[in-house]
Amino acid sequence: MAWSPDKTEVKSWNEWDTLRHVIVGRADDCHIPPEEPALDAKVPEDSDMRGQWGRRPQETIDRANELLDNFADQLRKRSVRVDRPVSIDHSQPVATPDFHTDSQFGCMPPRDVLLTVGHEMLEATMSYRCRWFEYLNYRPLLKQYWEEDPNFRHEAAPKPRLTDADYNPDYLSEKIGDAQRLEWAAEKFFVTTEEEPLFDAADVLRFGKDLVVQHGFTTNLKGIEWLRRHFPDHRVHTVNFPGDPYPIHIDATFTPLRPGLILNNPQRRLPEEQRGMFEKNGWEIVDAAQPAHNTPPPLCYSSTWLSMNVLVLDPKTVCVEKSEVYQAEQMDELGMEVVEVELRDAYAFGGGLHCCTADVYRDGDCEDYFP
Ligand code: DAV
Repeated sequence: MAWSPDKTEVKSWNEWDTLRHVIVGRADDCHIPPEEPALDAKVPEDSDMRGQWGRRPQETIDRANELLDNFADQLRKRSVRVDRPVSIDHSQPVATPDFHTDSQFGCMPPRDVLLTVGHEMLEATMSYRCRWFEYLNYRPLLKQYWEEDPNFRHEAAPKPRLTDADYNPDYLSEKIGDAQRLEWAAEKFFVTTEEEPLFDAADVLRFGKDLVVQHGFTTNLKGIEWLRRHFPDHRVHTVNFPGDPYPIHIDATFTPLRPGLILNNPQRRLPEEQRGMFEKNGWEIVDAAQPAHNTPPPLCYSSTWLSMNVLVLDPKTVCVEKSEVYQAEQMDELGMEVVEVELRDAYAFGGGLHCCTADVYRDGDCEDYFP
């Protein structure tokens, strides 16, 4: 049955089929959270964010919201249905019997929390204490989908305890240095331990019957095993990108554009021994173009590689951040129509065009691309 804007249906099996319905995040009340182990391990050692926390400056929130609103309008003009979350009060502390932290993170980016696989949306465990309640920002939408779509499966992964046993103390020192970080990444020694299953939704890429999951700071091997047991009809593949000293989230590293074509961050190449399934099935993995910027914007967690954090609208059309001219040029050479979207001033809120969205509906069914 063809998609209709008048009927709510949750369904998305991959990253590229025609997008019909999507969630776009909000910058409302976003905070820089206080220090905590998993978050500190990700904040770059030379970052302007070290040692400060609190609500983000209002003018940056307003500017990010302006850009997110414009992005939502651009999508609506292309007939995509866009829903927006309802921000909770992120100044509230998070306390459980196991831990306490003085503030939360924000209502951005939805891709980190919500994993859509077929008719299911799964709330990830997360691994930052400040993000423990982040799913609450999306509950009004998920409640609505559940009430309107009788086939929608609303699932939540087991809430983790996030005691100190979840974090490797070696990562808590102020100065580690990239050389040491790269050595640890190569050994697959990350800040999160194997105490309990942990994953962020943004470490997962959907290729129909196959899920490709990055093992790194925000997703551990138990988290991947949990996904494997939770999705018994899928094949779940673990990948690593040893060139990344701060490995969180796969979507500035490995970006499928359409069946047969993936962009890979040239500083974080997929190791030879993990390429088999792609090579055997004739998929091409090409180096992404260089970012247009030498540094991330102020108060930003992410690297300049948000350049490749694109949102695919259909196998021939892709949203690219407006200032990322090299990435846009490469898309053009690869035969993709480029939709320019201004978003750089919202990067500090947790990411780019892929991050700040979460799929609700894409055309297409669950296909086997790697038979
Ligand atoms: O390159 O800093 C950002 C990914 C955000 N979801 C990076 C990874």
